Amino acid sequence: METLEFQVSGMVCHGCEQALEMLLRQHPAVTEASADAKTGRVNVVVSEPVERAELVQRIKSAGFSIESETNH
Ligand SMILES: [Cu+2]
Repeated sequence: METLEFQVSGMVCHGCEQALEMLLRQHPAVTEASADAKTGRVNVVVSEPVERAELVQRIKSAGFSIESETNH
């Protein structure tokens, strides 16, 4: 298990959080996703290695953008 963090801009309400979490959870490697519209922080727990770019692509496809990325 590994947690990936993203700094996302464009989330303005609880609906945005939920939409993004749902989209990320649809990825087969993702077991948990939590988004915070206030801070823009998105944490994604994955059960197997996954390319960050894949998740970034999903976030962007939902209409949000990546502010910066932190690696752990
Ligand atoms: Cu919203």
